[in-house]
Amino acid sequence: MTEQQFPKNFLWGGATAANQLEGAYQEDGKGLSLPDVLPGGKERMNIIASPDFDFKIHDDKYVYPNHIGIDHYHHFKEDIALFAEMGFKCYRFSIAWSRIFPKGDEKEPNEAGLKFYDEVIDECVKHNIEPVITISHYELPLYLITEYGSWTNKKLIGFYENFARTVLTRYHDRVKYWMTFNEINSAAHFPIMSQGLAPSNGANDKKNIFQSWHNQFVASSKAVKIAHELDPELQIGCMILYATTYSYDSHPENQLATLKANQESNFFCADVQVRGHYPAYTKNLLAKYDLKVSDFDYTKEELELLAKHPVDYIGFSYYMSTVQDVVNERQTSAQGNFIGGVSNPFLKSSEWGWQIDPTGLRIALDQLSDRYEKPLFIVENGLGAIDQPDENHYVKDDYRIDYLREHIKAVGEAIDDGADVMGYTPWGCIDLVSASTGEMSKRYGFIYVDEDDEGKGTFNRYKKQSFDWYKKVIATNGADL
Ligand code: BGP
Repeated sequence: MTEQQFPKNFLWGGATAANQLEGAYQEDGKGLSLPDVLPGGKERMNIIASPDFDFKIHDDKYVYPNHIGIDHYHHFKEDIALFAEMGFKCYRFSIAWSRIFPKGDEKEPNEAGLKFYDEVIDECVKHNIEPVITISHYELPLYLITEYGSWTNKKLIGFYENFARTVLTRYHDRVKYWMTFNEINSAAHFPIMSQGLAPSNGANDKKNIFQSWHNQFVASSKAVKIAHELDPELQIGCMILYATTYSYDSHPENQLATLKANQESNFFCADVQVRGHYPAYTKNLLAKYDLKVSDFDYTKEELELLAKHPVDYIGFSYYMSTVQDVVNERQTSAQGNFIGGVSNPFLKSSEWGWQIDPTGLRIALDQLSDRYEKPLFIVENGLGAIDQPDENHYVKDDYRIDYLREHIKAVGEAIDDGADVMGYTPWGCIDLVSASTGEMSKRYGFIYVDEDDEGKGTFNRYKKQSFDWYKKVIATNGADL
């Protein structure tokens, strides 16, 4: 037992995203969304990167795991009951935009979609679980991409505003914690997920990425404004992908490159969303891509909106750290995650090459805390692994427990360092479809779902070894790891 480090109301829980677990992709009026046209399997990212990628379902050709997810749409009561059994204080999930507005540009919402999330939220409340909602997690309605050109088009600001207003108004009496966009900064690495941009529709032009970000920042500020008008007590955060970034050595050029990489990959979006204005380094960051501020479509009113409605807290995902070595121009990439960097000789990696670094999480928390002096919420962390169930479907995932234990220790140490940490929601608390591979076999859960990469199986749920371990962690508020 360690000394009590975690605050009394610490939000222990787990995290998921609609498109990776709900399935039922055409039920109750849901429209097609971006992940519905992303095939699964090893070739997923190559297919998306191809110049011919056409944002369509090719019926006879590929498996589309997101169509089925883990069929949470029909199992959510059972799943939330299992979360409650682990003692979850909160549950982070997202709302599928295309369930509420099937094409994205309608004026009136789809009542059946709204009703589904009413039921999910009520189920959480019934079990004393605080819902934490990501308004948009990697799933634009497809129509907004094919008809409007996605986030480069300023019309999306209004469509998102309508969506955000609809769900905030409907659920704010039962949901206090919100986030506007999942991993908004991830467009630096994979614009397809967060901005609906593939090489075939403009992802290779950095101007599109920055214009999309600006439009998303404005949309995010509008959501913050709406939330606080509905109830000043609502907590609405940004959500960034954070990969702690080290310099390979003490060479000043590597140190400088590390600082610049941090600005670009970790801080740029949060700087705008938290501080309410573009950081001073924006000019030089744009110049790196031969761009100027005057290349962009923005207004004085939009900048005022950003300044007036910054986020309340910083939600972030943390899986790994990276290393910069520009002096030797070394670049290797963690498989399936597209975050460049060099192998760190002091760290082990997951089966997908993600470098496991609990101390990096403490550093992330300290850096974010020093920079922003705002509450922090670790809304994703975990180990993707290929689990081997025994004949009783039991998975002895001591490797996952080791990963989580070390990261939770690091959170406790960061709290001792002075970071204000609201909660911790490990990713994929129940096995679900992987975002990068589109497969089931990369699993994160405390709960095993009997389903293979082709979407076949009984869909039965089984508790893994980590289920009882995490239950104990929550019951002791992080004291017994
Ligand atoms: C984050 C995403 C999640 C999730 C996670 C794990 O980037 O926000 O949606 O999928 O990564 O990634 P993967 O599923 O590729 O292992």
